Amino acid sequence: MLKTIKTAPYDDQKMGTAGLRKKSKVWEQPNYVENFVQSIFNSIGGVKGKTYIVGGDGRYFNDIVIQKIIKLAAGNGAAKLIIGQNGILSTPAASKLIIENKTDGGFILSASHNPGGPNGDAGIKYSNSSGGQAPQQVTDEIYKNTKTIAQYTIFDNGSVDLSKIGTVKYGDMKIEIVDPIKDYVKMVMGLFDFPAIQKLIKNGFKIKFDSMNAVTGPYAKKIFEEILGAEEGTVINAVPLPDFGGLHPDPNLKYAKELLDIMNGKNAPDFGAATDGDGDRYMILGSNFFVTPSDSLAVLTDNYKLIPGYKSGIFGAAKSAATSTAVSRVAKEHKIGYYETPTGWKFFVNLMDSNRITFCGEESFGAGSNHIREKDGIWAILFWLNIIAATGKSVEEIMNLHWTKYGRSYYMRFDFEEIDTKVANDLIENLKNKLPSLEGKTFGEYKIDNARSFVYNDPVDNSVTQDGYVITFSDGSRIVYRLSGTGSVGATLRIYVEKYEKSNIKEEPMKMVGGLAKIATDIAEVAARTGKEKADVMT
Ligand code: VG1
Ligand code: CO
Repeated sequence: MLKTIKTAPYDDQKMGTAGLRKKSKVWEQPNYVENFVQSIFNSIGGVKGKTYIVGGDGRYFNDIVIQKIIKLAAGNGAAKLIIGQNGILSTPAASKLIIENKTDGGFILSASHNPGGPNGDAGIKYSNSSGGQAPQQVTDEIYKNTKTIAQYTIFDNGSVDLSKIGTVKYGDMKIEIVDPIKDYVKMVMGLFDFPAIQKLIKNGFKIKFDSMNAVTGPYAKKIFEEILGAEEGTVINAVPLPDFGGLHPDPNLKYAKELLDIMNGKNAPDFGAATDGDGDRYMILGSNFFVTPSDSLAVLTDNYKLIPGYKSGIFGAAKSAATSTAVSRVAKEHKIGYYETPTGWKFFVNLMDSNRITFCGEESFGAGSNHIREKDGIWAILFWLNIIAATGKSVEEIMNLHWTKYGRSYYMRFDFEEIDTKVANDLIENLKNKLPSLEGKTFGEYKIDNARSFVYNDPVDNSVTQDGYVITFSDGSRIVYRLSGTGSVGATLRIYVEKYEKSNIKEEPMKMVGGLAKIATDIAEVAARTGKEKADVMT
């Protein structure tokens, strides 16, 4: 039955770095989901006759959101929805399905690395036909719509059983329920040297993969245990749970604790990896060894010739401004294009679509390539395994060889979480006003060359985006400040610190960047303004 329902706007439906993320309780308010989804439809010229992918990371409330999207899409005349079985699709798998099926876009139901459950977060990311998240101009338009929305339209024919693969009709709309894993597996098998990785594992190379009770479990079991032949139990926390079993599914040094303990323990495996809630982020570990995401991007780019899917040549590489400059040296060496973007994957999409880059990555444990338009955790992990299989070297040896050739960017990120929003905004405002006066000043051994707001001019659509503040020192060291755009409580201040060393490559990162971090927090008056003497998370 077709119904038009009156509603009133919510004033907080502004998408952040990647989609709209809110506490589950916020999403559970009457019409909250409907308002947001109908606003997306309204701002893209409607969905009549269009096809969308729908799926997510299996978190609490996704099942309800999917049924609502079905009703809204049918009510607005969509031709077809392609939905992952049981509502499951990792973010990279969804991107692949959008591209493969040439759909008009997709809805990915995830708050990514934010915890889930009734007291956790839920989220919706909206992608367009590129397979990547909609650009700022579109999300601005959607936000505008959410502020004036007065009604939405649904076709209500009850709930759809998402457990069976196959096609059903919902009014005039078709719903195809698909295997969430098949196309993704086929894609990665086409990119990497699976026989070589199989052989490596057969010869005793040991892996531990932590899915953190989130979406990659079924993908990882299939790829690492079934296809590549790693022993059963290689993938831990492999069943996607609605509340991630209470885990914070962010694969970093703080939250992937179980894996870290294994990798730093006795008889540690050779290789450890973890992925986040929706499978787009990853962390790489060797035995007793941690690879920073910034270094990882540099290593992947440097070794592209070892990978069947890339060996014929690559375009350029890009990184977010907050990410260390390690990959810039690789780009220079290989004489390929190099770009620095604001934080968030959507800024890479234009660069990939226009063949300016092949690889891209962020310091926040994201890496990917133009095989899709999202970051891809399992892709990055397979890339590392392919390099190891091709070179016979350990993670640590690969990293040391890299630093010996290129020097090392010591790098750390400091997060100050749940700061009062006004306090955080005032801190940034104060910092911004102070920056011009800092140029030329000296702090201990460091002299400031540049202190600027980071402004990105998109070379493809000419849009201009401001994101964060960058201080560059005369020795190449950098400090970057920005506020997170993915949190759901208060504000999170992120401070990123980098120090480059040509030959002194075997020090502890904290020893190398601790001094700079102190300068960074002093300049921003973090302790005085937030009462926090120490960061909540350091990675
Ligand atoms: C964070 C990261 C950013 C990443 C974004 C989405 O954003 O810093 O690099 O692209 O999360 O990641 P912010 O604004 O909180 O710093 V996820 O895995 O959505 O999909
Ligand atoms: Co994610």
